[in-house]
Amino acid sequence: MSNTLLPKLYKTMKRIRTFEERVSELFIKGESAGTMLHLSIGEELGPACVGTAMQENDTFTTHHRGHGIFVARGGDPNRMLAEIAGKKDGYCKGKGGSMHIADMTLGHLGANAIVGGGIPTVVGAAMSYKYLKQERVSVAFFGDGAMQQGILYESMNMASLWKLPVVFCCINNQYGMGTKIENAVGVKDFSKRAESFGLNTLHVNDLDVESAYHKSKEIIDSARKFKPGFIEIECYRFYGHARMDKSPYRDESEESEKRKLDPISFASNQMIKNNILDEADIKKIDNDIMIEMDKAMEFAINSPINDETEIFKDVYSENDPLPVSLDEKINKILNN
Ligand SMILES: Cc1ncc(C[n+]2csc(CCOP(=O)(O)OP(=O)(O)O)c2C)c(N)n1
Ligand SMILES: [Mg+2]
Repeated sequence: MSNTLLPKLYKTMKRIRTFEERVSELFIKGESAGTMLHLSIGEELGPACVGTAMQENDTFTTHHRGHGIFVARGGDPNRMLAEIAGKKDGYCKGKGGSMHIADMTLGHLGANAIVGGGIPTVVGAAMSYKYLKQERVSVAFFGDGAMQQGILYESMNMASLWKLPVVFCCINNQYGMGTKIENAVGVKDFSKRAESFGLNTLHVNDLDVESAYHKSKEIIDSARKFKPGFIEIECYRFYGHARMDKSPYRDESEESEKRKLDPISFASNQMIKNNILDEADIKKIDNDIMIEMDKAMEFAINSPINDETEIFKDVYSENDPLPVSLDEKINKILNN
């Protein structure tokens, strides 16, 4: 076991969790723009292992529960929280918010609130990389709900047919809103579906983030050589679907049992057991992360709001003509 990889993966997972806790606080303080905030607490293993196995120029899309993925791919917590607060310093100047955040410089091709909506984007991105002979992989992150969407299968077929550098990554948190996976899916072995499209597959169903990292890297490295892949990460959504959901459809006993399957505690125990870090080292990491995220909260809350004219900006690309009002159009016709 390497001495630096597990601490790195632990740190990524802990940063994701602490970030999500701050998102929750932002909402409680009445500082978030909107109430539809989907937290990925409990789901940190997938973003950490796949996000770390990707390379710098690789790109990705996320579903509506995508904060953790962006953190793992280098998203700046200051600008992310400012975006979620609807502020000027946010990645999209506060116009995208939690579910429509994007940043081309970090390869974030966009979060998407439509279940399965971000999947075809990575197929298009990968087509361009192949055409332009760029060694890049594009990864779509989505939930188990998207496994029932037709667009996934159209995308898998295209990726397979055209041998595209794509990875489809399903974060299976066992629920789609209030519906348990058993009530939504006939065949739960998702890899079988992907296999039938000719994709390389990986099914992660334990808490060992380091091992998941190595296996994910193999899938991503093969995709870079034009063998597209599919990764399923099983996990458990520790809290409700969105910030307002108190999960009345599942027992507290189920929640408390499943919350024991915590990838962060698991990694921390693994590091202590294998003499990689001791408790004091881990406390120091946790503390530094807490300070980082506290600062991000402060940054987001103190970031200014846009002035009213900002709403008309970033609608058309810079080279597009300005939109013409209906009145102007009518006058032009009448005056001709
Ligand atoms: C096409 C479409 N249908 C329905 C919805 C409403 N909706 C929002 S999130 C969600 C559940 C998605 O579950 P999953 O894909 O497993 O992601 P999770 O929320 O569990 O991360 C649904 C049905 C939607 N946004 N888009
Ligand atoms: Mg789900």
